[in-house]
Amino acid sequence: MIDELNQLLESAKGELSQALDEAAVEAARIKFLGKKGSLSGVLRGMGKLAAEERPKVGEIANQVKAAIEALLDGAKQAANDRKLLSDLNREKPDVTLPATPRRRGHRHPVSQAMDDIAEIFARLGFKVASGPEIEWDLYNFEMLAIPPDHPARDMQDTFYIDDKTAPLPPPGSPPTVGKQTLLLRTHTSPVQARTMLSQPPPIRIIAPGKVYRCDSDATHTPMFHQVECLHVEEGLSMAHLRGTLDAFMKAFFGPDTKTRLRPSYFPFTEPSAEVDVSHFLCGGKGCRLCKGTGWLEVLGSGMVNPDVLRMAGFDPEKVTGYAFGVGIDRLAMLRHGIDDLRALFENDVRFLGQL
Ligand code: 2NM
Repeated sequence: MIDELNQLLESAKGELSQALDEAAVEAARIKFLGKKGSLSGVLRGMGKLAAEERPKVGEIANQVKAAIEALLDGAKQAANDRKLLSDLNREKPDVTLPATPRRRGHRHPVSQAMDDIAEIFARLGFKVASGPEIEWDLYNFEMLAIPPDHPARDMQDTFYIDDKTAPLPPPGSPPTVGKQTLLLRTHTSPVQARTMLSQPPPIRIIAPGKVYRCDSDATHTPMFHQVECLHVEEGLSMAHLRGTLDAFMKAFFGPDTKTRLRPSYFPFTEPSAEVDVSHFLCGGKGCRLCKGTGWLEVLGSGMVNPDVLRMAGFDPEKVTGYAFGVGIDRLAMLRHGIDDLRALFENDVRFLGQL
């Protein structure tokens, strides 16, 4: 019987070396190890053995069964590998098929508007200046002729920072109340103040960046973006302000854009003017978006207050300046027809992907 078992193993080896696919391996398994298979057939003879021979024959039968199972596993793996290889050889990639499209990102609409403005002003001879978002009261308010009791400093508008360990602002600044207070800048004008302190006229700069005010609804977010422009030089008048604004608005909204100034008030400019542009969508005819007026209010401007020039160390009898500030978020909204400012900051890719 032991001979029969060894022969069984040998014939399994022979047969499995020929089993090239999964079906052939399975057929061999049924043939050798199945209920009615060869091993079962041999073991049926166990009954005729003497009792003392049975454990020895049983042990060898188990070894033969384990050996055949190992052979089956190996043959199955080899058959699978063979199939995979032939599948790969058959399924050559079709290089003429269109590629899976990749989603392309783009700059945020606010960054686009900011970059466009920087480029427009670069062509007019202005450089980009920047400064800190955490700012001294001195630069954010005092140097811009906003005195300590001015409503713009109200706790309702300004985020103040309570940091007793912060260093003091540089020496040589006017000794007025509040200059040691830290805050989140409420406009980018402190960049203008810092630039005037650090270089003589002519100064031609724009200051783009984030600004902060304690306000939140459909038209106000606590953080928004501004670009402020400052030009200080001998002989500048309101005509230069008008000319620069006109060039800016034509470049940004299109060559047919008209500009108009209305009297206004800002502490850092005198005189001050609100600037409207003809509505680029209705061509100034009047529509729902411009409330039938044909004009959109887009920015504030003016001739730099002589006090601001004096504080910066300039003689207002020798040099004059014009300045203006524009909200970039609102410009981006107008350009793309967005009606809720908050959509710009929710970072929903379905929204951003349309712009
Ligand atoms: C505005 C409107 C008008 C402005 C003034 C200055 C500076 F530094 F020259 F005093 N910077 N920016 C200014 C003037 C800003 O924002 C609506």
